Amino acid sequence: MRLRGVELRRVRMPLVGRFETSFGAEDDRDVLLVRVDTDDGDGWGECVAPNDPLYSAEYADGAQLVLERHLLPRVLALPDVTAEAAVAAMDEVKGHPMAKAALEMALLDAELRARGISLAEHLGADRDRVPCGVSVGIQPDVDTLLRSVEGYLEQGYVRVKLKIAPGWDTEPVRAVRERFGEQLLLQVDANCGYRPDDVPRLLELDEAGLLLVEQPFPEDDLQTHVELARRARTPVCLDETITSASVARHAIAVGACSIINIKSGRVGGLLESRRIHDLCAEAGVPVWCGGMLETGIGRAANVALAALPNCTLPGDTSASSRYWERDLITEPFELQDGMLPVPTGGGLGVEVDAERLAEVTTATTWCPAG
Ligand code: NPQ
Ligand code: MG
Repeated sequence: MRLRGVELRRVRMPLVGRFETSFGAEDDRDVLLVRVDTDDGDGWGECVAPNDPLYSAEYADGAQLVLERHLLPRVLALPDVTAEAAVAAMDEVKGHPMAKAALEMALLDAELRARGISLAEHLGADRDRVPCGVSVGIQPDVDTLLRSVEGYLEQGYVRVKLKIAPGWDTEPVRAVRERFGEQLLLQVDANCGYRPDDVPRLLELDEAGLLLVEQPFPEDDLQTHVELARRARTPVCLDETITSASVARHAIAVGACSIINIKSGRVGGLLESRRIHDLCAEAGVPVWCGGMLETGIGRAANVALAALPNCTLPGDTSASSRYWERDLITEPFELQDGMLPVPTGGGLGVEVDAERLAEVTTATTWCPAG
């Protein structure tokens, strides 16, 4: 494939409601989109870096700058571009997985679209629809939380994930369990919010019968995750810690987790995501697809990933309406009996509506080859 140039586009979209986690709250997204212009046609990618560097070190402005200054020059210099060759060319640049993943996604989309192969098929998916969970942010009080969870269950979500933080954990978790019963598939996510001293507090969550506890401790603290995993009945799942297949192998080997959340942005791409999926399958570690408040572009990639055979737990692959009043980028993903259909069209399998996209675009930068 010959790459003529890459367009970096910033799009501002308000969230349907505030999303609060242990590290902060967001009211809108300032998304960085990547369009590759090739002799095989266009491809789209979404950079999941949030507005601020609070989930990890990456943020949208930084991701755009590293693409412009360091990643695009290396990829635009390739005579024959494939997603795989681009990933190899970007490898000498340290870090910035979300920036790299966005460009990889756009190239995969262009490549597969031209060949008429869906991303799901390319990755090795074996299902045409995936069950969906929903991630529920920290709420002002327990009543508001119960109403919010009730609304999502009415929409059909098959699994609920509560964001927790010190001071917002055992009480809301117990209240949700009591109100909705033993049958509810329930899990929690701390986004690194706890410290080693909090292990006894987290052990109290065992009584709630949770599917898993996600990333209770800081991303570089494998040892405390090992300690909790040894002592708790609730399985420990890692998110922020797992930045590559190599880290995943290490975390599993030392017993820091028994479940892994895969996000293509966090690990530097969809190809690395599949490697993690495969090594987890071999190790008997179930995985599920996380979410980063994506527009329809990133959401399409997540749904394809969630259809892989070892994604045996429902993901945070919610419907578009969970985050957006109207997704102005692509057609919306809508729940059908708690499931989302896996796109079957070539590449990501979603169409970008140029006119509506223009309405929400705040800036466009064109980076030509040569
Ligand atoms: C998680 N996502 O699993 C993340 C965290 C997260 C769906 O729970 C802006 C962009 C704000 C991405 C806040 C879910 C965000 C974000 C939280 C991701 O840990
Ligand atoms: Mg998480």
